[in-house]
Amino acid sequence: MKITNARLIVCSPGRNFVTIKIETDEGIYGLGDATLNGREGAVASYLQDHLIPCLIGRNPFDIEDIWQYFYKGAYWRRGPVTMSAIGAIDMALWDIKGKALQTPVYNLLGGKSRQRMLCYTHANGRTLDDTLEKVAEKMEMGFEAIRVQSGVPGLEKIYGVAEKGKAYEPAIRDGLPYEETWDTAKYLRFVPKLLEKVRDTFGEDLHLLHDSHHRLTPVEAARLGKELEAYDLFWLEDTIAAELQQGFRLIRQHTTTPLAVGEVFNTIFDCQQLITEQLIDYIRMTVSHGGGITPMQKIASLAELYQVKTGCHGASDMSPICLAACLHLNLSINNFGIQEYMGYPDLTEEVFPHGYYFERGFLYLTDQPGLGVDIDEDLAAKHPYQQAYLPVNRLTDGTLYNW
Ligand code: CS2
Ligand code: MG
Repeated sequence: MKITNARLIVCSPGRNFVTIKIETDEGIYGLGDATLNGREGAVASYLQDHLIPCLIGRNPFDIEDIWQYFYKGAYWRRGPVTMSAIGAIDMALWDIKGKALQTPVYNLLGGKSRQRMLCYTHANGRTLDDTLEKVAEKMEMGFEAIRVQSGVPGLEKIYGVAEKGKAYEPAIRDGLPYEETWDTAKYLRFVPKLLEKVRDTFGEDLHLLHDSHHRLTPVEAARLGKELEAYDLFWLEDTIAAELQQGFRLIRQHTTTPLAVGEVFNTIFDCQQLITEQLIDYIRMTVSHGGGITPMQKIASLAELYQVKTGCHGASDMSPICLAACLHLNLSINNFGIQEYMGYPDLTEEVFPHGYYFERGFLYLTDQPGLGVDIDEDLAAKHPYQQAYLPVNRLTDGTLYNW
């Protein structure tokens, strides 16, 4: 089998997505998600101008060699743009292999380690009461694990809180990045009250998650983790800016609240110390930004040695193709933890018909060959890309801060 063509489908059915479609001389094609929220054009160019020309004529079954070719062959390694481009190709090659062998990708990764996958979704509100309402709504839908985010009294707009009545979508389309204002002291005073109220209202069985979204220093994270121990979190996510891997040592010394990190990581080197020193409990890397299924299998294996579980990033700014690829990986590995699942707007679901489904708190994969996702190119063409930026965050004194 030979790769005869590869092309990009850039569209915006509800939000921007970049998809690569790799075609072969046997009529089988594979799909990969190349979406990098706010920098979609950079990945599209990296693929179109640099990687796709090198793909033509290759045997799509040689997945490892093609991955190494694009990782080591570029000389300039790592980074979210490079690894999202390589990740999209890798996903598409696994998709082709599964279709050619008439089997779902998870069977090529070791088969089923379980029948279903625990997932969590987002509940957020501008006020504590709005948030409680959303948690109740998500529990009604059958979710057993819920990430709780809320507006903070005294702060106009912060990460993770949707506009009234809309699904949460951080990328802003009208013009340049929206600027948010942040005050850690206000946040640290409020979050324990929020999570105490949620735990008191909904009982002890609900898996509770919270995302600090890179906003804390190690000692602030240590303080928050300690205060939240009383509310038995499933995990506290992205406490500190994740470049500082050794920063987690200080947090670990002060709290037993489980820690999750990794959605902004793109290679094993970003998390190697965190895993081998057991500084975290869940690795949040995802298939698209992490370079594909091929490296994610290796990262999951390293994590298993150190009793770290996976918790793949699965926000709605990665397409259903990436979500499906995560599910095939999740289903096959022993140290699966949980899968993030926000669901998608109807239009996104129509553009990306897929074989996975949600039922009473868990995600399931059908036995469709490959990744089990397709793309309706005619419908996608009706929703062209629109530049969108992630917000920028400043402290109240104007200092540029982590978003
Ligand atoms: C968040 C994401 O899902 C999460 O845990 O951190 O919503 C993140 O903010 C977006 O994926 C950024 O594009
Ligand atoms: Mg997060």
